[in-house]
Amino acid sequence: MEKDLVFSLIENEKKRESEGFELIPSENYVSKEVLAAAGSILTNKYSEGYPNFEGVPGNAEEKIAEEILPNYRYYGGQENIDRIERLAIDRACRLFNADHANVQPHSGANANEAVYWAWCEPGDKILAMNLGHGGHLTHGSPVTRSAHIYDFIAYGTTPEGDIDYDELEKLAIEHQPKIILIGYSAFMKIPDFKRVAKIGKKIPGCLLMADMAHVAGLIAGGEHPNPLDFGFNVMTTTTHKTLRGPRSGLILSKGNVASPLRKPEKTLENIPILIDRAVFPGTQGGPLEHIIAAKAVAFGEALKPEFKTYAKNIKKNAKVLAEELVKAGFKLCGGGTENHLILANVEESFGVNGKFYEKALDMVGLTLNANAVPGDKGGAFRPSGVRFGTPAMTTRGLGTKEMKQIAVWMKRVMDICVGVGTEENILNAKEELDAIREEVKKLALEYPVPAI
Ligand code: DSN
Repeated sequence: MEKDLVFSLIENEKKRESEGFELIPSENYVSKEVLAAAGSILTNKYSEGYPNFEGVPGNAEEKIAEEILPNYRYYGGQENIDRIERLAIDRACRLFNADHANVQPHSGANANEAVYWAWCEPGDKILAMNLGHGGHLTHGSPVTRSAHIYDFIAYGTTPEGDIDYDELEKLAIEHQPKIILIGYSAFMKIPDFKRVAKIGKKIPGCLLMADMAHVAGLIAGGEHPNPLDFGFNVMTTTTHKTLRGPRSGLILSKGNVASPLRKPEKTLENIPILIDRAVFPGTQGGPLEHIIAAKAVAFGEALKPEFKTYAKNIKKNAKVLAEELVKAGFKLCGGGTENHLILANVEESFGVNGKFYEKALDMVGLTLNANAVPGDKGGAFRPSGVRFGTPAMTTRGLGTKEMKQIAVWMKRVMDICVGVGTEENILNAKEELDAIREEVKKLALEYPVPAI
């Protein structure tokens, strides 16, 4: 039988991933085991509803893997699915010190929408970080559905790149939001969760929510504070970034855990049940049980001691990469990084816009993304910055020595961009770029992608 064309494109993608380095800070490489679960026959099954939550967390894994309990599902044949989902919930709760985990959101965006839907009424106010200052689309950008349902108020960052906590407090007191949300996709500092929790406690009925998609792996590895330890009610995350699981979402919460069948009173204590009802049937249908199985495997990996070393190395590598780039003349937003992520203002540093630099780096096998910097005048398609980080490179085993080499290549590519002047002329430097590409490829092949 003729092979579907899709498979030849997957082979091409394997080659691309193997011969270059992934610097996009929100990407990573999964293990063979995570990949096997994600590609398993569990995709065949419908499982709308939930397993039983009894003894999760708290029971030994072996007990969870053996026990068959009555469930809250709408289809039969769930004896294996229930136990897999219970394992995923148990591991997620243990990783993040949560009372409850909903492992069904298909993505971080779905997870965020479900939390808004669980706690707010249409028109309610949500205080979240300005997208232009490093926030996320799902935190109130006018192009999203949530922004049409709720009234988002934005706080910003200071010139030093930290959250403007004074502004956040002022806006919280003025607007009395139903949710205060700490979360971002381009922010290099460690948030002061304690201070935000103190502000939130002054607002009656205010849910404290943290979207930790970028740093969940650092939290799991003990290299970043956990908002749930500081009085936050809810933490959402994707599972594929620093957490190194399959592409998906997760909601962790503190509070009472009970059957999702009966509508509970709308209190902060009942937030786990309200969230379960908001995920299914509120905003999603059948869960992706093959992906939930892959999440369970990834959470199991993150519970191992090796993951702590991984999280530590992500930060160590990011610090060295940032320092080397500063030495090479790159101006970094916030001056550097306290996590896995770096945002460089390349327009200000070298007069080269982020999109042009992204394209040139792509040509040598170094992948990152153009990104707006706070106060950017360049717009979404010609932003002044680039965003990159170290989670994927650290998974492949690169260390500080290799970070210095990456910085050298990044500067050489920047010099080429400055030399040719415009994006249209980049092909004039093809020979020079090809030479760098060969060097990148040689090193990349010494550090194989785990599941390829
Ligand atoms: N798209 C993700 C990121 O790259 O940060 C956030 O959803």
